[in-house]
Amino acid sequence: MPPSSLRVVYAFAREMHPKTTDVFIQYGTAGFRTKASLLEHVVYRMGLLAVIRSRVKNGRTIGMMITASHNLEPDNGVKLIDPEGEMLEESWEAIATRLANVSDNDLESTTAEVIKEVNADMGLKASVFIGMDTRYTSPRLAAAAVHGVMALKGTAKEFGIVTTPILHYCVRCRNDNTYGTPTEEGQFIMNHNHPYGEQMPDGPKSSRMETCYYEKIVGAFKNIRAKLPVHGSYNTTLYVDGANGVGGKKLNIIKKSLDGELDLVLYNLGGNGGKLNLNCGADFVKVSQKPPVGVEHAPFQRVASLDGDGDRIVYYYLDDKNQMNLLDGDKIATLLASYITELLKACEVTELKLGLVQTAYANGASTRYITDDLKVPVSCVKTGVKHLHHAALSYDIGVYFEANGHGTVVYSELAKRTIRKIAQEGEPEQRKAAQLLVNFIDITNETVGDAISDLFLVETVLCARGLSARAWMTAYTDLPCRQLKVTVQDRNVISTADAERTCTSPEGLQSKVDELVAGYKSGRAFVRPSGTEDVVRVYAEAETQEFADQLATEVAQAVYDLAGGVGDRPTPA
Ligand code: 16G
Ligand code: MG
Repeated sequence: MPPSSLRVVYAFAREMHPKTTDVFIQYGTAGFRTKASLLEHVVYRMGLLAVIRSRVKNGRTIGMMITASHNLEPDNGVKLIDPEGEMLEESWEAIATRLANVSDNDLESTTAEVIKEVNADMGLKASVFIGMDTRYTSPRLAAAAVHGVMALKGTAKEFGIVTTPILHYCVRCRNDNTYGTPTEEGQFIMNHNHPYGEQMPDGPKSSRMETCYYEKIVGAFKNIRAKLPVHGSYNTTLYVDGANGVGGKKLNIIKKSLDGELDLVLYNLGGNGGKLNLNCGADFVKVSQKPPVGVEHAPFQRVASLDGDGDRIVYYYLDDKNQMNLLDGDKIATLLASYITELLKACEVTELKLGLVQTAYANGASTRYITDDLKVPVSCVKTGVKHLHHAALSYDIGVYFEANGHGTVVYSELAKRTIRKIAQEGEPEQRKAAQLLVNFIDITNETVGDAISDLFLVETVLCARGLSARAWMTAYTDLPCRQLKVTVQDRNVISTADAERTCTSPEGLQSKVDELVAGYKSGRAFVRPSGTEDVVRVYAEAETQEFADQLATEVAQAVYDLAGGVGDRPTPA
């Protein structure tokens, strides 16, 4: 592309998506995220960057997701998805930040510089998939994304309202057709209303199985459920809190194709004035340790709570004293890892190494259970999916979850080949276990944590083991914990090391935290600057809830005192 054609980059910016704010914005843990009103020029520019990235990747498809996940309705955001369906390569985050912050007048020249620096061949084709969540500001931002793609002569394909993981899945499939078909719903399903998993009798598509998103995940779930009779204390009724976001809407589509394998009772689907993520959804439930509004159920009923863009899930139930019992990302990770380990044993596979990846937020009791009882290697990395995902790839089978419910399982090619071979050629008992594992792999969205995929994985294990939520809860007992946030003048004065478990500045803060922690039995605490909000986060756990609350408050006060707190000094809850 000759440099003169970059003029259109400026024209679109000036006429359609001018930069109207000087507020500096940074590509954070999961992309740009702020008030929707400050984002239009940013999303337009990310459209430009997505095209450049696609060309650097030889024309392979890049994804752009418009969402602010679990944040409230007035916020929005944008993140880029790399060709394998992974988060944008970290080294490009600085380029994204630079492009987002230059003035409109400098945009054309900065774009030219970036193209040169990353050595993009602008003569190549470029392809960008665009998806958005249910926020009312999303369509406008998606249009800005399309303009960015058009300005650099890329091809944009819009997916409309999809969960973040559906878009990740479609990007991966577009670049690797062995993984599936890059659509949410296969054509034949929409046209012919066939149950997932069935092939068409006639017609051009009849000879090949379409593996669109629903078909892959729900089809595999139906296959596995046909092999696993319902028994024990497992009950096929599952209540779901959809956070008034996109995940619940998609489950509502899936629900119609489930023939009694699972009875989904859906709440918080966005109707009746329900507000996105407000007092509901996975983040609210995990952080506040309270049930979401809008869901009514009997004691011990199993409930799954999704976040606004459908990439997180936690489970809970209320007991007969109305006490909250939370089954978070750690509980899900251990459940999945122990089941996979059991099946590998039954397959008599010894050469595949399974490992678990967590962050500092993982409950100490879960880490002890993984090490002592499951005897599975476990590693701790920094917060943010990209860190967990990459660490998980170092195992043949890597299970990763953040305590907040974001996670999945990744399988190496060797693992898949080995398991498929046994499924065909093994002894009858080995074959049976391997066939279950093959279905289990197909239920998994390996590209990124996916609430819908995780839901079907959890339900599979609970059914296979005949477990109620209450029985699942007994695997280990969580240490009571508390999370708080502290507002400081500049959160970047806090730096951390050792996967965020040690605070290296400001001076004196870590020794103060150590001193406070030493006063509590089973005490543990850490502080870290948020990657998505202008706050410092505090986490504490201890023997009792009272002590965890107390420790969290004391640590929050130390942050306030030593790191330049603003507003009210934290006080005991
Ligand atoms: C983002 C991350 C999530 C992380 C959270 C931490 C992705 C896709 N999402 O939502 O994994 O737990 O940020 O937020 O990476 P914080 O830095 O504000 O605590
Ligand atoms: Mg999310």
